[in-house]
Amino acid sequence: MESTVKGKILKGVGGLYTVSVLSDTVENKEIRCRARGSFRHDRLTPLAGDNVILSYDEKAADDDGKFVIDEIVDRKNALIRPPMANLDYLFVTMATASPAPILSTVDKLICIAEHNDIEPVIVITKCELDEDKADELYRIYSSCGFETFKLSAVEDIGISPIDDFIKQKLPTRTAAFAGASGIGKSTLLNRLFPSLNLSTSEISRKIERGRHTTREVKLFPLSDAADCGYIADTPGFSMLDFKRFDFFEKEDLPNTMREFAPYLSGCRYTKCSHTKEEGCAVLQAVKDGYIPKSRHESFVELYDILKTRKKWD
Ligand SMILES: Nc1nc2c(ncn2[C@@H]2O[C@H](COP(=O)(O)OP(=O)(O)OP(=O)(O)O)[C@@H](O)[C@H]2O)c(=O)[nH]1
Ligand SMILES: [Mg+2]
Ligand SMILES: [Zn+2]
Repeated sequence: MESTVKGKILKGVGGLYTVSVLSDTVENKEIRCRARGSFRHDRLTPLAGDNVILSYDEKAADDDGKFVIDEIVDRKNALIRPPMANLDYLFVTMATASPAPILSTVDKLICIAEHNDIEPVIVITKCELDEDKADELYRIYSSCGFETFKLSAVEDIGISPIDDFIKQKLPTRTAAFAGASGIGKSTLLNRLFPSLNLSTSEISRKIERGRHTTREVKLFPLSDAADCGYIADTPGFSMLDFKRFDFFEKEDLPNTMREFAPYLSGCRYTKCSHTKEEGCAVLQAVKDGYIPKSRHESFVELYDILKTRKKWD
């Protein structure tokens, strides 16, 4: 047997990883293993989505499998929430209602994806609960240039366009669904991939108990083929944990709003913050209806958060 094999981390909980092995010589394609202690010294936590090199470890306990993660191959990117590496697509998901969308959190996720060179794809779920809202959200995000889907997994509306998108774009790529708790991420994944059988549940029960239905990031291979493409379900976040994670400097923010791009060089002042200045081309574009109002509101809210944070650093 080879002494090292390549793999991709599908899931990691409590230091125990599930790894998809990309080698014909290992019988079990999904194995469980631990990471070498040296990662802890480097403060490097292996993440779902990491490509890794495993080595066979004779001394490893049988329960943990006989392999150990030796090396993390260079990452394309890594996110704090969802905690994942090497994402190509982020399905930024929101519901029309139950729970109602909070666009500043949706837009924050989009900005984080853009900043990390991850293509955001917008998914509007529960469209049958509020069709007007679904249309409004669809208009906002498609007008910014995002691939946007509105659908209902329960009523079976709008499933084939996203199904086709996944079949076309996902092979050899890695993607994750992210968004607030209770918007139907796991329900949609079950509808798209019935064999996953993910657990789902009512939002009211979750709020009472203060917990989410999906508790861990889990990446699913789209087929048995090597490098087939992977898609992840992730735990939804509440407003509280959403506020807690940082992202980048305020100067980087304008470039993460893709529909601002044509206007950024047209402002009167070179140091324009695009929040309130006279002669701001971005504000003018909002006024003229070229930039959705809600996107600019999110921009101002995120800008203020980033500005205040700097004072404390
Ligand atoms: N009316 C309606 N309800 C839906 C739809 N999709 C999902 N739901 C319901 O929404 C609730 C939450 O769905 P989940 O799939 O568990 O939500 P989630 O986003 O995975 O939540 P977390 O795992 O906590 O992040 C369930 O009761 C689903 O039946 C939909 O299209 N329409
Ligand atoms: Mg879920
Ligand atoms: Zn400006």
